[in-house]
Amino acid sequence: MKRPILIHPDPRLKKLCAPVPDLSDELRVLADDMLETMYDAPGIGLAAPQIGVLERLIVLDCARADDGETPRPLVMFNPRVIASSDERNVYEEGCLSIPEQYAEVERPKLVEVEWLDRDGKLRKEEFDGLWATCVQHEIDHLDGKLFIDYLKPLKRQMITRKMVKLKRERARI
Ligand code: K1U
Ligand code: ZN
Repeated sequence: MKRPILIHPDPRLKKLCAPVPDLSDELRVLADDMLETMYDAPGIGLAAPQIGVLERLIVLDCARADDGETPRPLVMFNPRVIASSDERNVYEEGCLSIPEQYAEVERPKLVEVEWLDRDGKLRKEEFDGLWATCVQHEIDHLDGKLFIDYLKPLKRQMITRKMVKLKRERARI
């Protein structure tokens, strides 16, 4: 089932999310709903707080389906970065909670991430390129951090004002 995505500013997007203590069928359904919501948006990632669930769960798939790449949906419970490169990368980021706004953000180019998969198995993998950017962006969501928090205050305020206006317009319809 597709879930509505919260739009910034929303207090739930600024909260520290709680670790998932035990995997359950309910959480697996939540992960499937998040993948459906992400593909429908369309997006390449989604974090649970973006649909109002304050738990440490993210989904992502940065395989480029339009380039003929096989989809690679990843479900990560309690993901954490355990190593990151000194080398950094700049990528123009977007966010489904901040529609139609993009800005360059600098982050480590490579990250090693550990997480529990949907079967409760502990997994570890190094990510590079767009995958590394996206997984860091999604883990930031679990800590109440948005990509605009990396921007200069003036630019961040400008984007926030646009979102307040967008939410007002959407509420009127
Ligand atoms: O977390 C989110 O809101 C999802 C976000 C992830 C992300 C994008 C770019 C850099 C870092 C993280 C998005 O998916 S925004 C939409 C988007 O980037 C996209 C949509 C369709 C095709 C390709 C990209
Ligand atoms: Zn986002």
